[in-house]
Amino acid sequence: MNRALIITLVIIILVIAGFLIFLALSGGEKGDELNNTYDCSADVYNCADFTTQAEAQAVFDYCNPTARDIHRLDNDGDGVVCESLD
Ligand SMILES: [Ca+2]
Repeated sequence: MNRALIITLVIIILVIAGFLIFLALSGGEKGDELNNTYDCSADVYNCADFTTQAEAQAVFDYCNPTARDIHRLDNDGDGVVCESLD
């Protein structure tokens, strides 16, 4: 009787822990998307839209795997964008 109760409690604790881990992981992913989401579907950014080269580079790196240089920030194709900034 006691053994069955303990096993039941352990299972309940594991389920709750798993649920909390799932919530923590899915919440973290949402936060990252909100902080680092750029439009990669069309040419909507120019170097003049950024104040630093790092900002432009972040957009380029974000879009590069799927959309290449959609915003045409890297005219000479060396992977470093908006060399005129900074
Ligand atoms: Ca370049």
